[in-house]
Amino acid sequence: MMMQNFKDRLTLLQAEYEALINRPNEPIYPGNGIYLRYKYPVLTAAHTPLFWRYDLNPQTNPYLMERMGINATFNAGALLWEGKYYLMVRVEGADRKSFFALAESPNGIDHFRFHDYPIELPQTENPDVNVYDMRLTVHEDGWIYGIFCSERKDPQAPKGDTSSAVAAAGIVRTRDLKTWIRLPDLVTPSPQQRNVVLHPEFVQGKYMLYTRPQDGFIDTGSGGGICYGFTESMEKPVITQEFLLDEKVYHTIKEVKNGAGAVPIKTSAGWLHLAHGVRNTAAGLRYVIYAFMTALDDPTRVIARPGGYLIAPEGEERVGDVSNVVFINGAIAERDGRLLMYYASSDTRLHVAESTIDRMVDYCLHTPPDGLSTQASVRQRIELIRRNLHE
Ligand code: M1P
Repeated sequence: MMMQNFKDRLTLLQAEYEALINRPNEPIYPGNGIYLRYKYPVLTAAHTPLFWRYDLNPQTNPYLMERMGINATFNAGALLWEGKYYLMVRVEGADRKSFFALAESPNGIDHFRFHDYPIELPQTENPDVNVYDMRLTVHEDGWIYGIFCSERKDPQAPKGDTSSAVAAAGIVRTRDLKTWIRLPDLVTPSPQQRNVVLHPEFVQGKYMLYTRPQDGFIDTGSGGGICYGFTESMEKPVITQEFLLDEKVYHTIKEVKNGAGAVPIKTSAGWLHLAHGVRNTAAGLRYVIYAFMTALDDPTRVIARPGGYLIAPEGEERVGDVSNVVFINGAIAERDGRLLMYYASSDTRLHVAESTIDRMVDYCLHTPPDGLSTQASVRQRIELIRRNLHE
């Protein structure tokens, strides 16, 4: 084996790293008319800075070994702020701990570079063991909120059970993406919460949050699906009642569970939601992304439920740490109507799908809803064929 000396090895690593960060991304044509996928993921573990992973001192690391590996970069909140594209990325170390780190790009498609330091989250009196999946909401109250999942070991777990955990919605807020203030965790009537999202505007004078009640850590059980609730304040965030907005349904892409994804996007036709749905298969759970819309003047009322999935894992997206998963918790809508949807594949890497608001609204309003049976589905398809064949 040809051994490299420290200096040569570092030069090679740095050259490869810069080539990766500066690699232009390319849309894959023709796409499906709804969105375009891109050739390369926007972020992978290899995009994390070398100085996060290597001890760069030849005295203390003469072999230039990776001292602290990074396993994955995925499920990112997204924000267009002061002309730059920010992703609040779930970074997972080789030790299985997830943490948050901001990456920014000049165009939202490529050249994403992590800030030098990850976020050091302030703690509550009940410290987090693991945190993940932050949604970034620019709220009309003037703050930028980050709602994320805070996971702790289940204090009720019997001795020897080293897996049971409790999931809750942790909350931070900032005005400058630098100083993060921790607020108390969200209190709801449900035993556990994940996939909580803050609506960007006041509704009935209150903060509106999308919740996903769950009976256990994995099992949503009687939770029903994506819910919503209201709190008077974010300093003391308490939801006393959760209402069902988008329920999980037998023999659909959200049969086992679903969850709110990106912060709802305001369009002239209503609020556009990008969510995830899960079904069970012989190969395990399969996660896909779907869309729906709620009324502009009443975000508690669903006005469109296009049937089926919007994005399902494809090709190499299907394989990773948790295979057969696509997941979304961030999207950016631009002034000119371009829409960037950041989706992660198989809990491993992050991609972008590009669309426009108009296309997504058209998709939501004109895709037939799930017919909920084979007969209904065949009727919908025959109708389409007849129209196309002019019969
Ligand atoms: O592993 C797939 C996803 O599982 C969870 O989603 P849900 O709460 O709907 O089951 C999340 O932990 C998510 O981070 C992960 O991508």
